[in-house]
Amino acid sequence: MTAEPPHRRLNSLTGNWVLVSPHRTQRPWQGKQELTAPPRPQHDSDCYLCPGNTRAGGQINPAYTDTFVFDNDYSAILEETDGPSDAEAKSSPDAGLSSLFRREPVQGTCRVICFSPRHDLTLPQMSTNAIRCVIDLWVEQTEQLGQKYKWVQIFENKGAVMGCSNPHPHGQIWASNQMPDIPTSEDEQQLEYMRNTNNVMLVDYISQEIGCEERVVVESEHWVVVVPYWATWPFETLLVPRRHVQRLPDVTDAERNDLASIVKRLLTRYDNLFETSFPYSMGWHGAPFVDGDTSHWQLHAHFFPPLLRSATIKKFMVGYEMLGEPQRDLTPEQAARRLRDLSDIHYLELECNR
Ligand code: H2U
Ligand code: ZN
Repeated sequence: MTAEPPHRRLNSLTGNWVLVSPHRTQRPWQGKQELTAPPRPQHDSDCYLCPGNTRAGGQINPAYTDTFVFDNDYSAILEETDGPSDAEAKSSPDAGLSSLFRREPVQGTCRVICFSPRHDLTLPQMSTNAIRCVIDLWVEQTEQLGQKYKWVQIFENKGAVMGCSNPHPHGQIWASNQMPDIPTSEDEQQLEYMRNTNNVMLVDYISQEIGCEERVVVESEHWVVVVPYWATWPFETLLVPRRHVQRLPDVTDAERNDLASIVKRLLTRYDNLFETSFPYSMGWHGAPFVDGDTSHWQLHAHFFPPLLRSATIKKFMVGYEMLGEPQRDLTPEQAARRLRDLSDIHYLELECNR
């Protein structure tokens, strides 16, 4: 079979291009040995996220039974800054130089969310009821922080390969009064699409993906997961509600239950792909908390996993990708088929029953 020729695909959400080189998947590769992580205890006395343990700053975690949220002891953004005020910054030595030396203050808050008291679990190993508790926390936090901040970024950074500091299942929230760059691009792209078509970009996109099915990984009553047409990471996925929903707090009770089950199904497939606890960065993007019309926004979650060929072979964004633009070999269609063909039952559960 002849592979498709090299081509570029436009990421409609960000406006950036990705180079796709399907013919390169045929090149020889001598893969490394797989590594299996040692089993973890249900409670680790050295873990700063386990219930009842002391964190680095001396605070003691409560004996929580489902989820637990706390202010990050090492927040990247602060509510009150002791730095120079805007006026002082304008008169600082570098401020007078030119527009090439530009800075602006940023205020916000960072929180850590523990998904479970169990140190040994990950989201796909948790029950849908327990995942539903995590979803409720994502919703509550978005609602609460959205009253004060323009942008509330919920995310999970999972796995040592992603720089995650602790295997205890957890995520983070960074909220700020400034819109970060990536959601700003998504805002502009979605707004332009609405101006041109009167439609919501991702609602149109998902309905077209459902129609052709090539890139669909899992579907449920209210949600769809695809490997987006413009995916950069080998097994990147996009999780989108079928109906137009702007933000997490707008997701209904029935949609939240359904979300818990589709998250479990997606993450189980990820783990089953290389029979490993699949690393990734994931996060939610929804309409920012600003005055004015934000109806061009469609809520969605991105999953960016780095693994390419095995539990130990990851994709590197280097060379041409740092200097030109991102590139991929495996097509999004091939990646979607591989994920779609996997079981909904976690490989560790199957091993237990063997
Ligand atoms: P990561 O695993 O993605 O690094 O997130 C863990 C966060 O937990 C990290 O941002 C915070 C770190 O600042 N943390 C605390 O707030 N208190 C601690 O006692 C240790 C780590
Ligand atoms: Zn722990």
